[in-house]
Amino acid sequence: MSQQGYHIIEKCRVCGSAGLSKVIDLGMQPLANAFLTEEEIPEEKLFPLTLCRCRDCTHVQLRETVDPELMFRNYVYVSSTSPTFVSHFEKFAEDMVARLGLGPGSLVVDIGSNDGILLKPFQERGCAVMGVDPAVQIASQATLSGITTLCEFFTRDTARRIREDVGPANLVTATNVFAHTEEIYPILSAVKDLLAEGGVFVIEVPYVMSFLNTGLFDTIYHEHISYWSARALHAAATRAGFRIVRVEKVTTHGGSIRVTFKPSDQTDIVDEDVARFINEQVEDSLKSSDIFERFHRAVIVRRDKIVKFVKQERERGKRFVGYGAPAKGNTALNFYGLTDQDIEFIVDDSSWKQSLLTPGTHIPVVDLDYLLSLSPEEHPHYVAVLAWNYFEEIQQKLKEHGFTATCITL
Ligand code: DWN
Ligand code: ZN
Repeated sequence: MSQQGYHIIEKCRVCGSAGLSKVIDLGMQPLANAFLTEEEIPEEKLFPLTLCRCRDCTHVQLRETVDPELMFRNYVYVSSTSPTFVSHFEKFAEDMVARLGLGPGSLVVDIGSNDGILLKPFQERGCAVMGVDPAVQIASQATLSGITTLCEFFTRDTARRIREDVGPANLVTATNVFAHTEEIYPILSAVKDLLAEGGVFVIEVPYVMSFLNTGLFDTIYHEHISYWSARALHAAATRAGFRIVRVEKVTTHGGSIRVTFKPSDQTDIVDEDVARFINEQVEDSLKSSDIFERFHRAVIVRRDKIVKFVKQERERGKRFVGYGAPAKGNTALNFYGLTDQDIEFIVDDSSWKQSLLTPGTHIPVVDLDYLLSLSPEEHPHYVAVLAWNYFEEIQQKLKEHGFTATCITL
């Protein structure tokens, strides 16, 4: 990694082609989870943020790779803050246990295990579990709560040690983390080293077609290096000696896919599921520039519309606050150039973010009690639900507390 803390790729991370084209340039942006204190503002770092696509294998990816040590060691995103996400992994564990016949005697290893949100329900069903996550404080808290977590990036060495110390894994998972790494092939090799005979690797990643078709540009930030299609995953799997044996759509993060891999020497399954998925989900459109040009236009139109609306309403004396301070909210706020002059504060229920300022835009993050302590005259007119993936539950929560402000998305 260069001294600047990032490097720019010249070749596609999946197929190695030099045929990369720019999709959209979001300018200089801070790291989306780098919430900070007032004192830290002078030292705040910005990095270029550019989405590009491979004209050969169609893989959509960032042009820049920021040093993962800068992004993931002092991490503030704790998965279990959102009850819907907790239920999602309860159901995930239930399905996997039934499908793979897991239970006492089985080992489940989760890469990017965060606070143990995925492993906890497997542990409750009798499986041995092991988390791997580089976030220092979150990993130690997970271990204290009973989910043993190795605080490191997942490598072949990690896989070797787990295999020697605990045994081979029947299930290796990586949910919302396979998009976060440049080390696609080293990770696939390490997973292969770790899997028991008959074991599977299951990932969940935001689905590029949902992302492009719904214009979810705020999910572009430095942590998200890849924007996966079934087609690109298939190319990577084949090159790494895996087969994709199943692809399913899941609703998390605006539309994701759950993909099951098996080492290719352990399955005869021809990837029919993948072929069907690629065709049914119209991934062919990734081969031409049209869909990317449409996406670019939609993002610019949306930015201009939102900024105009907020400025006009502010001039009329209307007050805006935010609810949820997700990483993606910071892409939108920075790209729109909205600051604490526009959005007075943002409520977030995670104590890891409260009392800090949003990266780049420096809007204070507060707890719900702060909002509740406002007098009726101070109530906001609009609540920007930056965590739009939890729009209904946040709207409901506000309603239960007697807030009549209009909930909007940015
Ligand atoms: O891929 C990633 C996903 C899994 O999580 C990471 N790169 C980072 C992170 O993305 P995000 O920050 O966009 O995730 P969420 O889950 O959409 O963040 C929601 C935020 O809203 C959290 O800070 C928690 C907060 N929240 C809240 O304060 N009250 C959420 C709910 C539902 C609530 O009731
Ligand atoms: Zn490529």
